[in-house]
Amino acid sequence: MLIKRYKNNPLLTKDDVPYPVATVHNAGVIKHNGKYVMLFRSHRLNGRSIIGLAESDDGYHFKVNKEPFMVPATKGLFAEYEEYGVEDPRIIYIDGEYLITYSAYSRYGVRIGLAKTKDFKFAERFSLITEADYRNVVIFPEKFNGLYARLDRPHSEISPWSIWISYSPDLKFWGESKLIMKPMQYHWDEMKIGPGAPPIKTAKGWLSIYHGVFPTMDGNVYRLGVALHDLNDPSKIIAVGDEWILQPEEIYEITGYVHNVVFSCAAVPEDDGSIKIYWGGADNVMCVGTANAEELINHCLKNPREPL
Ligand code: BMA
Repeated sequence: MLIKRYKNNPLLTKDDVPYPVATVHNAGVIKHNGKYVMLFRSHRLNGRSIIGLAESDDGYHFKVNKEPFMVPATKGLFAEYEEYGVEDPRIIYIDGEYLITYSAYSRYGVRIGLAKTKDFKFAERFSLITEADYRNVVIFPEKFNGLYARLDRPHSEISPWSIWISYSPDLKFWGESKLIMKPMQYHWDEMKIGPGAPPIKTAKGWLSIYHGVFPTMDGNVYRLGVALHDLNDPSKIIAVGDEWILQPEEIYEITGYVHNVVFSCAAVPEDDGSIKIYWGGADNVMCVGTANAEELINHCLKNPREPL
């Protein structure tokens, strides 16, 4: 088993949250000042999502702040596009600040917002960085030839939803977009794929944990896979592991708010070569497990499938 589940999963549930929520899931996690900071998504009791903050010394025991961290903006452009909620945050650290990408829902569809913070006391909205019909944007924590790079997931009617890459000089204007990885027919990720955790740098390349969806008579199943991108040119995929690395197997992943879902927005590399991978179970609770970077790399290299 590539990912070893933490024995006390789920590590965070709605019962740990001091304000009324129905779920706790799809969290971004990053180390800040020696602590693990988690930004997690919760459905309010009206079905719309907000983002809460929890902190931990060890990455396993989290304490939730009294107040939510991000709720839909109430004025300006962001208010118009976040009316239905803010979802699935991903966090990276670059140029002395943390960048948070999140899905902004409104009557106009879903698009990606980018907020910044230096200390997790307050998130400053920076820009809405896509038009509608995008989810799951992760930004690389390094620049390439002076440009920021992100993995994208635009929606499309005429092709299965795939992973793209785009670049930006300033985090605001993005372009040079290119499709780099597609779902594979009659495979665990045949319906759609999307970026999961922000990529992790290793000596052999960037590890990118992504989600793949398979449609069944009993609804869609969300699983996790992993791909290895070239260190200097992240648009080049060195290898994609053919088999999934995690699927819903525990009761809290099989049943919940949405059945049969493991969905990751965060992976935290540790000094000993291990990686803490965080995922939402059944859109309902937060879980964590550990993997080894070298083993994930070998998983990609030893039994790869075509990215396109
Ligand atoms: C996706 C998103 C995720 C969610 C998943 C499973 O489309 O809405 O936030 O975890 O579906 O319901």
